[in-house]
Formats: sequence, C-alpha cells, structure tokens
Amino acid sequence: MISLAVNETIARAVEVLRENDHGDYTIPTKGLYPFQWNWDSCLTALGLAHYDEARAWTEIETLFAHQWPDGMVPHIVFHVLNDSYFPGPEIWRTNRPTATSGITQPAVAGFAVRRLFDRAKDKELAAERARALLPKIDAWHRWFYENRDPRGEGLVAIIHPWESGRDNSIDWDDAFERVPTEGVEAYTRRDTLHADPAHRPTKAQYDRYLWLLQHFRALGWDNAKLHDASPFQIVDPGFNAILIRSAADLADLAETLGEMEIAKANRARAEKGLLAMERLWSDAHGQYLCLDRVIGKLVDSASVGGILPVFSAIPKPRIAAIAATIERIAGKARYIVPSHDLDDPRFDAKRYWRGPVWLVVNYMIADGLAASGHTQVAQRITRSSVDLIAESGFAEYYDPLSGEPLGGGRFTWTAAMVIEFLKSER
Ligand code: 9WN
Repeated sequence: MISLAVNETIARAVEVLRENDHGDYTIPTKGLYPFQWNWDSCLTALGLAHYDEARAWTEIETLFAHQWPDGMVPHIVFHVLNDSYFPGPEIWRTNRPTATSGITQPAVAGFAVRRLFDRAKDKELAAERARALLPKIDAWHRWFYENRDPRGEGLVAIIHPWESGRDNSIDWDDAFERVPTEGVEAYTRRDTLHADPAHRPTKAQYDRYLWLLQHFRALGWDNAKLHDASPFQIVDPGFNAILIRSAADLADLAETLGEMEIAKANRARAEKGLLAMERLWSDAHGQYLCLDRVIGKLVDSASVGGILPVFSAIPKPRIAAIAATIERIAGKARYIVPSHDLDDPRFDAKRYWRGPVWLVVNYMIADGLAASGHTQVAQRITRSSVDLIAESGFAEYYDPLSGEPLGGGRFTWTAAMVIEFLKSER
C-alpha cells in the first residue's frame, strides 16, 4: 500500500517536471517564472536523472552554454520572449548573445554534477558529460573568489539579494537601509499577478532590487568593479557553504577523472572557505550568521542561511549545535525547516523567505545532517517535506505552521526534491 502511494507521488512529480520541460531546460513554473533559473536547474537535474540521465546532463549543460566570458554563470537565461516576468531582458541589458541577467545565484552545480556522476547507471555517458563540465564549473568557482572576495578573505559576498536565492530574507533588512531608491525608473511588477502579493516581497524591497540592478548596469556589468561599487555586500554563510560543498565535490570528481589541477584548486578553495566560515559562528544563536562586509559586522538575524552550512564539512561540534537548533525550532513549527527562526518577532509564516519552508533548502540541510550521522533530525526534515507534498501539493513554498501552499504552484524544483526524498527514504 505504502509503496503504491509513493509510486503515485513520484508519478505526479514527474508530471510536473515534464509539464515545465522546454526540451533542453526546465522552467521553475508557468507564468511566474517562464525562463531558466540557475540553481533551480542544477537541483532539478537530480530529479530528472531518475527517469532520464541524458536529459539531466543537458539541463546543466544548457545553463553553462550561457556562462559569461569572465566565468560568471547568470541567474536567469532568457531563452524565449515572454513578458509575464519582470524584470525581463530589456531591463537587464547585459548584451549577451542570448539575453541573461547580470548577477549570479548559489553555486550548486558542482554538487549536482558529482551526485549525477556518482549515481549514474550509464557511467560512460556520465564520464563524458562530467569531463566537459568540469573546467566550466571550475571557471565559475574561480570567478567567485576573484570577483566576490577581492581581498582574499576566503568567503565571497553577494551584491544583490537575488543572488542568494533568498530574495527578501530578514538578513538583508538593515543593509538594505543603505541602498537608495532615488532614480529608480518607473516599473510594473508581474509577480503579483501570479502569486498573492502578501506572500511576495514588498514594493520597498523591489525598489531597492531595481536600484542595484540599474547601478550595476550603469557600470557596464563589469564584474571587476561591481563588488566594491555595491552598497550591498553580504557574506551569507549558506551561500558560501553551497560554494564550498561544490568546490569539494568538484575536487573529488576531478580527481576521479584525472584532472589534478582542477582538483587541487577546488580543494584549496574549500579548505580556505571552511576556516574562514568560523568567523560567522554565533554561540548565542547556535548557528552561523551573515556578515555585512560594508560595516564589518555580523547581522543579528537567525535565518536558514546560517543553518545551511551543515551542507559543507564544518566542524562536528557545529553540526551538533545546529542539529539541536533545528530540534528546538521543530518544537514550535509543525513543518521544518522554516526560513527564519520563529522566536524572532520579524518571523512571517507566509512571506516568501521570511519564514516559509522551501524543500530545496530542506534537501541540502538533510543531506548534510545525514552524512554527518545526525540521521534522526535528517529523517524528521525528510518526513516534514513529504508530508507537505501529500497535504499541499507541489507548491513553491509552505507555511511552517499550517502547511498552506504558497507562491507559485506545480513547481519544478519542489517536484524534483520530492523524487529525491522518496527515493532516498526507500
Ligand atoms: C528572482 C526561481 C527563483 C528562485 C529563487 C526565488 C525566486 C526570483 C523572483 O524564484 O527568485 O530570482 O523573481 O522572485 O527566490 O530562489 O531561484 O524559482
């Protein structure tokens, strides 16, 4: 019986993936996000691989076909014309052969490619496709440390909230006070036509997203200038942990494939990053915190960004402390892991990255906890994720108190993660 229900859920997840499949890339969901998104695609590939390995490799290859000459992999590739999303290519104006945005997103490709390779049934195909991707992912990692860690501190900064993938996190509120809004061109949002405005970022936040975009555009999208010219420079522990994990995974994969230079460079990046990450630890919160690089201070905001580092090889006592923090949170939320600590008065159960649960984040946290022996907490997260699907379908995100589905529906990476969770539970 149980297995029948599992098979049915997997079949429903595959239906969502197929619906959003555009041949060589997958859109996150119809209407709200009609293009290819960077970290969505890399995590989606893991779900695709369960029924079509070749198609899974193509998902990541399509993204990397639009890598910039400097090594950056943009956060959106505008493969088609579609005016249901704002800001579109006419706002970004990055002058790429196929239009792209001008900023990046969490570097999860190294992790995804290694996982695809390790689990591949077709090893020959996997070796060939992974070998071609290795130097491209390596170039992206190099780009990060050269352009977003200009003083060689070991940790990279995001210069726009969209880069973190956690767009309107409470983490950025104070730093956002420093981003002006004068001179923002008139605009019409489209996201609020597809999703409840009460569950999306506010107008004040959109004004600042756009100010930053216009500022970087005026600097010709020259990455050598953007970091220092940005009034918003945040060192996000989650973002760095994903990059560190990807660097370590890329190093392992490169070693397996005999690419020793790539292995060495990525091993060094991961090791340096892990040491530097310790500066972000908070005993008081039992998790890591963001660093506001402009003022050189930790941000007092306990978000899931500081829990995500369990995805990388942080010291064992830190993982144990974070596991305890998650258990504390689980005492208050019906579904874990909320994107912000419920004890914080700024927590908002429904507004995007200020409280709701996202399954992609759950997947990475559970993966890290399971790998370090915290299987019970990991299983609890997996169970929460699967329960949410059973009760509320394949939503973009969920209310951690009620389980209500929020944001876009029939969501690609949610479907991909469900396949991953259910197959791993077996
Ligand atoms: C901006 C596609 C993306 C995710 C992000 C999520 C949301 C976009 C938006 O949707 O961001 O990139 O317009 O709201 O925050 O993590 O990659 O699913």
